[in-house]
Amino acid sequence: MMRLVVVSNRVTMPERGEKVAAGGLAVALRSALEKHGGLWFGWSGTTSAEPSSRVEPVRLGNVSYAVVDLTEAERQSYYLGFSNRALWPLMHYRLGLTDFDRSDYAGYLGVNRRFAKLLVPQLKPDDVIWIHDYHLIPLAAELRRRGVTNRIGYFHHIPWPSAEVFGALPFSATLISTMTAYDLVGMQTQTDADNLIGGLVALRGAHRDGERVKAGPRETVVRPFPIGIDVESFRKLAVASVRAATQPIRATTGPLGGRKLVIGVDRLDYSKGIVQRLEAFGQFLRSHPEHRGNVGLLQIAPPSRSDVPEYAELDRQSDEVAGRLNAALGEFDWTPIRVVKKAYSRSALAGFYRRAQVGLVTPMRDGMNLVAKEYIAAQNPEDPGVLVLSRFAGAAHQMGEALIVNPYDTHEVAEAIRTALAMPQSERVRRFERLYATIAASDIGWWTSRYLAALTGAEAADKLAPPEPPRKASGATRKPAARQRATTRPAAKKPAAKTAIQPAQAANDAALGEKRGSFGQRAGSKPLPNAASPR
Ligand code: ADQ
Repeated sequence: MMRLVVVSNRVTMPERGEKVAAGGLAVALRSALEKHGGLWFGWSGTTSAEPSSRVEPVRLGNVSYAVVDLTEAERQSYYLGFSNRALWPLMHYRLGLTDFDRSDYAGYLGVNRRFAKLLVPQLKPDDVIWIHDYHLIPLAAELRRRGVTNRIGYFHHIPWPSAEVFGALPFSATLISTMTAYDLVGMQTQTDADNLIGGLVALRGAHRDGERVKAGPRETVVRPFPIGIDVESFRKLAVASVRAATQPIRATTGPLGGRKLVIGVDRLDYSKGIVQRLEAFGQFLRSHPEHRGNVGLLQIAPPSRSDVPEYAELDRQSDEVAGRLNAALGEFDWTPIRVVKKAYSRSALAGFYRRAQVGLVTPMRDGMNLVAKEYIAAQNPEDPGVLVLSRFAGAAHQMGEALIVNPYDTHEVAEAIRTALAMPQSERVRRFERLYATIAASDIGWWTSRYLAALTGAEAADKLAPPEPPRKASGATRKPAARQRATTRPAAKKPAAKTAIQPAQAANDAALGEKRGSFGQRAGSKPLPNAASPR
């Protein structure tokens, strides 16, 4: 049996007691590693005076964790500088915010080189290596330079822009060509896959044959693998959280009383469109004054990357816009917008989502956006809320039954909020059922097993057992989404999704008298200090 080696910027080591959001990518990767046995390699998240010259893996069960400390200079250049001030804005189509610095780029290449040097002694001949995200683009090329011939895959969690945009990055041709050191490159959408291949053709003169691209000795497959969430666990969390009415839910939404709730949940990041969303909510209240006093927006936005100036500016700006709108539109007994800047437990988040009549997910650009999927997974099937989703989120390629909006158009978003609040129950249920079926059929287990099957060449043969058994077909009726793109849909042979509505659960919810907008129960779920992803 092959061993799996996962490499990512951050490693979440259970024995260090790192408080990560339970669920999500960290848990999916750990469960794949546990299934196959393996090694998780990456940055410890801490800095030390001297660069680590070797790693000492810590074994827990059949998974070993190997972490490397960075120096403060490396954290500045590799992480805050090139990764987050050059690549992040560039990949999100924000050329105006892209700040390229040659010494940051040198630091980025240096850390990737050091990672390769430290990883090579840990590798075994049959290992399959899976590298994650934009911090580590050149890692495979560095491993190949050191003679590594193993299968190496990469998954890109964020968008990949067109060659016109990517080409604006100095050394873009050199950087993009390191992608051809991979055997398999996974993208969130077909658009991203086409952009990468187009970039390789335009900037490196690569030869394209469908999903295969060749610019050197190796042929690389570039394919969309839309990432999912653990839908079933999240649904259960939402049901349990609302039943228990955990303390954060009571404390944060209690004062809303019987009012309707619109929710936004994002890391405080300019790609998420938080300021534009607040403005759109203000526009909605101005255009539809009859809603004043009976609906509120709860925006949960824990700060991230506060060391990067653009993020500090966004923090200031969102406070300012919320304050201005509240002063202009609020009443003595009603505050229209509440911005909460802390991370919450998965359970509290699930409860908030289930309480909210509208999920407002309006990024200016997003690789996938897991909040859109979490919002749907958390809904009460009998009385679901409505998802308003940006067309520039990867999730929009799969979730066509949401109200799809252009986040740059404040009026359009404002009208979508009105439409969502007025939507009849039958239409809400119809849209919800299709959305739930889609996200359940392409959940996180499906994503990991499908990626690994493609990487190991086990799509037909059974070289590496899938990390999760295929779900049982349940006879659920799943019609293809109207706007769903064939290219990003789950594999055609996937059995039908579990039906969204499980009669027993629906009956339970009804028996418990679960009502939207009433938050008067208790219990305690502690917020996690840093539960959002460490990106
Ligand atoms: P992110 O940019 O971090 O991920 P997203 O996909 O929305 O964006 O995931 C954020 C996660 O953090 C969600 O699971 C959410 O619940 C959680 N979170 C946000 N605010 C929180 C809070 N206050 N408390 C607790 N948890 C919170 C990147 C890409 C995305 C891509 C993912 C996965 O930018 O496009 O979907 O990776 O590939």
